[in-house]
Amino acid sequence: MQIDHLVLMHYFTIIIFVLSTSSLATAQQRQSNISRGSSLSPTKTSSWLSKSGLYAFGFYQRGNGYSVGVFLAGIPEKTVVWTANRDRPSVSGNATLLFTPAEGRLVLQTPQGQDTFIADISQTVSYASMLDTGNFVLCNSDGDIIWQSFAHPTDTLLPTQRLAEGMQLISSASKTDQSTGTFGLYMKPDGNLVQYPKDATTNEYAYWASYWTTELGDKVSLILGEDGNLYLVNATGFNVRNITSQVYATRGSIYLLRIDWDGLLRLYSHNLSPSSRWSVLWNSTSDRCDPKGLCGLNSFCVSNDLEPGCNCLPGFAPVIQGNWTSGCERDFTSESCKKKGKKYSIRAEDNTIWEEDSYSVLSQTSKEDCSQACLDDCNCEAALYKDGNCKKQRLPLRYGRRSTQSGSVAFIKVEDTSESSTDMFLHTREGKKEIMKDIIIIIIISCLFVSSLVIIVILVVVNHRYRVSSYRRTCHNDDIEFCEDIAPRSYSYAELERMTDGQLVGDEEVEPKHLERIIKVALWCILDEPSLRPSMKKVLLMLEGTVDIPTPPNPTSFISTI
Ligand SMILES: *[C@@H]1O[C@H](CO)[C@@H](O)[C@H](O)[C@H]1NC(C)=O
Ligand SMILES: *[C@@H]1O[C@H](CO)[C@@H](O)[C@H](O)[C@H]1NC(C)=O
Ligand SMILES: *[C@@H]1O[C@H](CO)[C@@H](O)[C@H](O)[C@H]1NC(C)=O
Ligand SMILES: *[C@@H]1O[C@H](CO)[C@@H](O)[C@H](O)[C@H]1NC(C)=O
Ligand SMILES: *[C@@H]1O[C@H](CO)[C@@H](O)[C@H](O)[C@H]1NC(C)=O
Ligand SMILES: CC(=O)N[C@H]1CO[C@H](CO)[C@@H](O)[C@@H]1O
Repeated sequence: MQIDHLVLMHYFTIIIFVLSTSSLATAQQRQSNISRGSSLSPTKTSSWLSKSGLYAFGFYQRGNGYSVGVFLAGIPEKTVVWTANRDRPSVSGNATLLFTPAEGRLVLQTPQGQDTFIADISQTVSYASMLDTGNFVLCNSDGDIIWQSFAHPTDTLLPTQRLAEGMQLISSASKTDQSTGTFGLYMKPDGNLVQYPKDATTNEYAYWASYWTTELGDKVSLILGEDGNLYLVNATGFNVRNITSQVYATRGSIYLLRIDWDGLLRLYSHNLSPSSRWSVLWNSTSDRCDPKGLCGLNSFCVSNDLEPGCNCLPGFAPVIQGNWTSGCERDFTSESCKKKGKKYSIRAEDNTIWEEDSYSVLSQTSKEDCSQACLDDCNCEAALYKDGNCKKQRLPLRYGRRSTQSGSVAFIKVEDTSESSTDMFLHTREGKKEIMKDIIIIIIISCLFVSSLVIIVILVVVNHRYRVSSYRRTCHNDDIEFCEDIAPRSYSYAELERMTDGQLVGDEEVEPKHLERIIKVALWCILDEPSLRPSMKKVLLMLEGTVDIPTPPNPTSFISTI
């Protein structure tokens, strides 16, 4: 009773919402019974709406063309929940969907003359209907449903829709491409609900299951309730297991369960206010690297701040840049047991786990021995090491992921390109020329280095002698302690004036500009931060007057900024 009340309220809110948004295109037709002889086209009447206007069946835009399916038409973010013939290419704007007058077949016709049937049926269809639940149905003259989109799900389950024993949802290739993707949600005959990569549907490849041990018996189905709860029912309709444990029911919300392109099963809700967006209420796993096969062959999943990414094995490069599922391929030639000559080495990828498919297992070995064993074996392309076991494998490696607790290491055999490339270098004429050039450059650099060293030594000696003499002078002028030590110390202005007989320059004639230059350069050279001090070359240019000298930073202010 309570549920009925809830459902009524739910539809009432939806109807109010849909009427109030009035954002519906005029090209959509609201018609509860669709009669034979009707037709749709992407550019004219493109879809048939459900009674409330929430769902629509018809053409939706996909890539550069159109596909036929069911979508949420009553919300701004048009969301596709079902696609007919999802792996067929989209059609152009001049295609037609015809509900044939005689037998009631749904045929997608293109001007090129390629006809495709939407539903596979043999009985005569009397009428079609787009229901408010999101189910598109075909009925016979008695009003019995003979075909329904709910029985042929793609990647989405809607409230009241059932995933019966033996059925599966398969993810889409991407957010915008509804063709078959990589992952499956499978309602197994033993009553277990399991997620697999779609081409490896045995238990060892499962990355999520509703439970792992007990069996609930046969004929178990998955249902997404009207209230947004997800549960399993047995053949007599009893709730035998709750998958989500919360009660979500929020008045006026719509729900959908989808196995997303990235392999996670997510329960979404959408509040029917115009500014609302889909929000995730529940997901099958919080680790986005869990779905096996998210990263293609020879690559492994890493998660940074909850966002997944794919890395190639060492020595490998992506097959298609930016396409994770395409995986990675060798950037070198593989080893041959027959033609020797190339050099190989082993590179390690720590803390990664992979599918194990070894042709030889060595036990009680060390990491070093494992690495060496693979290097010495011309058949070995990779070795997986864990707890003293060394499993030699051939490529490709699959289902890889970073796992910091695993303590396992993948050793990959790669060609030693550094050595072989210098070998090639030496044997070509171009190589010789290049090497002559390199030698000349090295000689020039060494000459410059030696000469700058000589200059520095001269400067240091001159500077030292000058300082010693001035310190001596200071000592003579004043009875200051420690004057034997040539260590820096601070002077007051009065002391300096006294010691230098008034500011720095004595009897000699000095151009004021030149003096300023020397002082500025000196101040630059004694900065506390070595990286700020000018290079010797710069100093020479500054002293010559070839370059301008910027005003040196105030040492105290500079220190305070550190
Ligand atoms: C749709 O057609 C069926 C069978 O002809 C009929 O029983 C039903 O009342 C019709 N529904 C509406 C809303 O017209
Ligand atoms: C249908 O559309 C395609 C592309 O939009 C165009 O190439 C083709 O000529 C059209 N065919 C007809 C019969 O209009
Ligand atoms: C379904 O579950 C109920 C309650 O546990 C049980 O009484 C009933 O026998 C089950 N039905 C089947 C077909 O297993
Ligand atoms: C599932 O949850 C509902 C309440 O949300 C509860 O009434 C029911 O007993 C639960 N079923 C099982 C099998 O735990
Ligand atoms: C990625 O590569 C796979 C096969 O390598 C291909 O099937 C798929 O279409 C590509 N995806 C994109 C978005 O290009
Ligand atoms: C991506 C995502 O929505 N992850 C969530 C999955 O669910 C767990 C709780 O079970 C959350 O912690 C994650 O944030």
